[in-house]
Parts: sequence; structure tokens; C-alpha cells
Amino acid sequence: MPANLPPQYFEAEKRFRLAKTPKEKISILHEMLAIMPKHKGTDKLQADLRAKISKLNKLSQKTHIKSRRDSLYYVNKEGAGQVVILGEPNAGKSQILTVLTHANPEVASYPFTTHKPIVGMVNFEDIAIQLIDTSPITSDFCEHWLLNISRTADLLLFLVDLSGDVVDQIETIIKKLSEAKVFFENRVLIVGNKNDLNGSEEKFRILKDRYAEKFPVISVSAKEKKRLSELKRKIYDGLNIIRVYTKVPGKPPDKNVPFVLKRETTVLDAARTVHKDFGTNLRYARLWGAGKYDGQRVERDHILRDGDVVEFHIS
Ligand SMILES: Nc1nc2c(ncn2[C@@H]2O[C@H](COP(=O)(O)OP(=O)(O)O)[C@@H](O)[C@H]2O)c(=O)[nH]1
Ligand SMILES: [Mg+2]
Repeated sequence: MPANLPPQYFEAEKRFRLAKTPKEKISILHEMLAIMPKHKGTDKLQADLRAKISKLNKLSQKTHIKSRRDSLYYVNKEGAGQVVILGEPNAGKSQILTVLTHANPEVASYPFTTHKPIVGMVNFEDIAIQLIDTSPITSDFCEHWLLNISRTADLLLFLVDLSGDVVDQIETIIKKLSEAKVFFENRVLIVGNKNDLNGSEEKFRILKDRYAEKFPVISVSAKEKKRLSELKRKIYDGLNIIRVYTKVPGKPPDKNVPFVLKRETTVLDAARTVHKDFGTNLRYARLWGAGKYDGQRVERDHILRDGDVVEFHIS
């Protein structure tokens, strides 16, 4: 499969070659990873970039003690996907985290209490999604670590206070991300918060008129817990993932723990994820799911859908 890399990738690659410090190089590599389309054709390239990052990280940890703070604020991905909340002060970022997740014990383990990422897990049906509350973005300030997390997160949640100037809030976020060359176009969800307030409907309409063509846009009230299940569903949709369940011939499916896979994953890729030997020995699979009859035989290149139950047949 061809990699089909966009022009921004080659532009970043050029900057990478010119970069001098490990820190600079790492940041550009993260950018290249974010720009790169994620599919089979780029798997190897992705792995190469990750290996380079890890090598440079080791190097810079040895040489740059100053970079410690940044790596302290790096949040390891957990669960089905990583979502970062971005917004101006008082948009309701912390409130969103509070109503969607349980308190997070990790919070206390950081020595700096004012400006740091705060992590929680959102339960959505049978999976958990990582949600990160952050320090505010304003037109003249944005923490460096926040941009770094945004570079690698799976989804950016632009949170807007519906009682303020909604377009200005979005444009501020976009400006800060663009200035730092964080590419975000295909992984944004816009959320208008405080839809319980008077006048919020009109603001929400403005928000939709302006952005709905490019990004999904919804409104919620974090405080009054309105439309939170729709928000969770939209977060899930924005992650571009599917859940697939496996089953052994003659046994009921294992519905307890889904395998979380990228959208457009084939039966063969799923088999490889489940077990490395399955990939080489896979002959075909049987599927149970929407639009199929029970136990329908499908070939290795069949694209799986959310909720499919798959039974691998190997030789
Ligand atoms: N009316 C209303 N107020 C909210 C809502 N969500 C948050 N707030 C209030 O907005 C203020 C800022 O919320 P906070 O979560 O601290 O914002 P942050 O600075 O973005 O983290 C607080 O006073 C919240 O009580 C909401 O849905 N409706
Ligand atoms: Mg806050």
C-alpha cells in the first residue's frame, strides 16, 4: 500500500534535517507522526519515527536536565484513545473533566499544582477513554507542554463558553495551534459549554454556522449534566476507532473486552493484533454483526465494523 504522504510531511522532514537540538528534532518527529495518515502503508514509517523519538529522548534526558519538566508533563496514552480539552480560562474544562470522569489519584503525584495536565478516564459503553484537562489558552499565552500533548493526542476537544464570543475563542485556539505547527484538522470536536445559560442558543447557532462544515459541533451543560451522553458518543466517533469482539468456534463470543482497532481495519490486521501467529496462518473469518448473516464467511481483506464479532479460521 502506498504511503500517500501529504506535502506538510515533506516540509516537516526538511525542517527535521535542519534541526539542531534533540528537543527540536523530537518535536518535529511528533509533528510528522501526527501529519502522517495512519494505515498499513505507513506502519513501518510510523515505527521508524517512534524509534527515532525514543532514541533522541534518551539522548536528551542525559544531556538536558531542563527538558525534565516537559517530559514530566507528557501523558502516556491509556485506554481506547487520548482526548485533550483545549479552551480559554473559565470555558469549563475542569468541570467537563469532573462530570465525565472519576477523581484521578495521579493528580496528587505531581509536584507542580498550578499548571499541569490532569487526567481522567471516561467510561463509554464497554471501553474507557483518556481525557486530559489542561491549562488555559489565551491570545497571548499557551503552555509549551500543552502544545506538545496536542500534537500527539488522538482528539482535540475545543471547549467554548457559550456565554462569550464563541468565534473568538475558537480562533484563539486555532491560532495557537497553527503557530506551533500542530496539525489538527481531522481530529477536532467543538463543544459549546454552558447551554443552560440565557442566550446560549443563539451563540450555538453562530458556532455551527461558522464551523459545522469542518468539524463536529455540539452543545452541552457540564454543570447541569445536559447532553453528556451525546458528548461521549461524539468523542468516541471522533477517535475513529471500532470495537471488535472475538469468538472461538463452537463457543459464545467474548463480549467482555473488545479489541479497539482503527477504523478501516481489515480482518487480517485484526488477526495480527489479536495474535501474531494469526496473521500468517489466517485463512478466512466468520462474522456476526450488522449487515451480515450470522457466521458469514469473509476474506482476509474484509473491512471490519464497530461491534463485529469475528471468529478467525487458521490453517
Ligand atoms: N452555567 C454554567 N456554568 C458552568 C458550566 N460549566 C462550568 N461552569 C462554571 O464556569 C466556571 C469555570 O469553570 P471551570 O471548569 O473551572 O473552567 P476552566 O477554567 O475552563 O477549567 C465555574 O464557575 C463553573 O461553575 C455550565 O455548563 N453552565
Ligand atoms: Mg480549570
